[in-house]
Amino acid sequence: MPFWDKHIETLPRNELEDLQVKRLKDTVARCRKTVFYRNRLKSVDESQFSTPEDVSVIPFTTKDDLRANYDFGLVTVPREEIVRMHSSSGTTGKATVIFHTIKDIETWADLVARCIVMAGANRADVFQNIISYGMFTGGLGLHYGAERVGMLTIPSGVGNTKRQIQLMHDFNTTVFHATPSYILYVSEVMVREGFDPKEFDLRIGFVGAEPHSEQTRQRIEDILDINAFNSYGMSELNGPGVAFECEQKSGMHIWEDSYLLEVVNPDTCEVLAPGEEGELVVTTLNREAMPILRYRTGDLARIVDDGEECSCGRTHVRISRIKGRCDDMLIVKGVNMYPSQIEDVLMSFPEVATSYQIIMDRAGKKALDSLTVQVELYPKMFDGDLKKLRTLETDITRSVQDEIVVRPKIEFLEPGSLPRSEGKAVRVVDKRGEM
Ligand code: DLL
Repeated sequence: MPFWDKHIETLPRNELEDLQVKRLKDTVARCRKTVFYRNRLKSVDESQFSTPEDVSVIPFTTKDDLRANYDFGLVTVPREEIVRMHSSSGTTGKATVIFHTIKDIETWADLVARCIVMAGANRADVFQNIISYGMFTGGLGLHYGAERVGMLTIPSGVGNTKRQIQLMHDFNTTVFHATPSYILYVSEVMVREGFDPKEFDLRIGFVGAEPHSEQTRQRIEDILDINAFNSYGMSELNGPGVAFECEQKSGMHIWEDSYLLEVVNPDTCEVLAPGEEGELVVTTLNREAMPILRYRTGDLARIVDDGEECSCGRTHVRISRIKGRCDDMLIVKGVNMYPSQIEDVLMSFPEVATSYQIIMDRAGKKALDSLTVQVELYPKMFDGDLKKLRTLETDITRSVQDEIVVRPKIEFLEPGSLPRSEGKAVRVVDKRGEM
């Protein structure tokens, strides 16, 4: 089984934890160079740290802290040493910006190279990076990692879907990187353009940057006849290359020599045991320009706790698929749910095509919440057989209700009816605040 850096990827747990403690102490000391952390860390004595769990005496860092320190407030190196800036993709509030030194860029490329090789790709592959370049970290993040591995890298970015397909065809692309929603759209266009999606040389896909269910992964794999690997990251922690699946696909290995992970109860902030679902809190252990301590990611997941080390041989813990962000939680008729739960149900129906949208509204005299799920179906479902459609509607309604308790209204649409996104898909429309 191939490794990019076998020594560090298979480091025995005790050595890995010693390395974490050492790097944590260095990181805390480095953070003190900023006014913000100097004040925050007044009562912290890192020289006393002896286990990674000692991180819990450090206060959390939040997105608001990053915003409050806009622009260079959390930078620990002279301005001349910064070579790159990225920004988080959030659409509300002030942007959060992240800075990197040349060493940070190299460390990041190395982490991404580990992911690429872990998924089974190598320098003989042709890699098409079908994701946005620019301030978003998905493009340049994978680009540098892929070049480091030595793959022929096509920086095709997003959009111009027919051209993407043409490139795949002409240059025999074997590996791609995309958001799950966009690659599913690409596969629809392939069919529309008269291609069989399985006829390409594609063999591996890196999919991430947005929540998606196991069923969606299987869809992507079946339609394109590839192996798809889940990729997790966020700009504040570099971008992609934080956690990634190995060939076992039983959780994403988080690179613990570079990221110290905790899972906390998002309401009480209490640190949870492995296996319990909560908010991921991450401390960077290997960053120069802008280290971050105990960052509240807002993402919900759990540490995979099956009592066994992964059979791939890597000792770094695995995290589950991301359920969503804490603020993605929908409350309809007083019931809490996540869009990913609905996606899971929809994608288990073979009649359902690749796109859907959840609409929440409030109407009628009593102004009760309503939940409508618009679902695109494959063309074969629109052959005039209404009985078939009604049966499907009943089945989907029941299955969604079983999952989320609330009874949804299901609306069927022809493929291509819903707006398509080239990056992160918009799955939820909340009209309840509108007059
Ligand atoms: O999305 C970095 C990235 C690029 C990851 C390409 C993977 C591939 P941001 O734009 O800062 O960075 O958004 C980060 O996206 O906090 C999660 O909520 C969500 N997210 C990222 N990867 C996954 C995933 C990039 N595999 C935010 N599953 C994160 C679910 C994901 N959600």
